[in-house]
Amino acid sequence: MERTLLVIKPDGVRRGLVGEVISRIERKGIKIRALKMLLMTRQQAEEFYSVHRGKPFFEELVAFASSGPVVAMVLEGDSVISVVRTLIGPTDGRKAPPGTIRGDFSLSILENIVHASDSPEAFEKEVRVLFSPHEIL
Ligand code: 3AN
Repeated sequence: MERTLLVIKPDGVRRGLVGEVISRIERKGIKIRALKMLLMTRQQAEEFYSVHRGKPFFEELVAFASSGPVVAMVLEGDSVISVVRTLIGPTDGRKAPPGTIRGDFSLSILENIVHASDSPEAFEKEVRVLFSPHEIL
């Protein structure tokens, strides 16, 4: 069984899409192993998105990620990294197909409702930024 990290970003929480996103995850048969709401500090956001440091949108991304509460969860299932990436859709909400979370709810590349790990290495790094080991079942 594989694990991944899914984060409902501040825009998703502000827009009341927490239940919608969790419902799609559960209906797919994916297990939730940890779940919490938190406000990312600037430092956590910088660490979380450190692969994007130096890119033109880094500042905006960090400011956005720490602009309000997020809901973070550890998910488990068969091939769950690629399955969740398919469920959320491509980065740009304007191009994401209908039926995906971003395709159904976002019209932006920055404010695109959710984040999900794109590899086992990214999961290991991201989960350490947001969770302590005892919080994961
Ligand atoms: P994904 O979230 O689909 O893995 P990444 O890792 O390329 O996409 O980008 C991380 C986050 O950075 C995106 N979710 C989005 O919020 C933001 N982002 C990516 N590209 C841009 C861009 N060109 N302008 C503004 N924000 C961006």
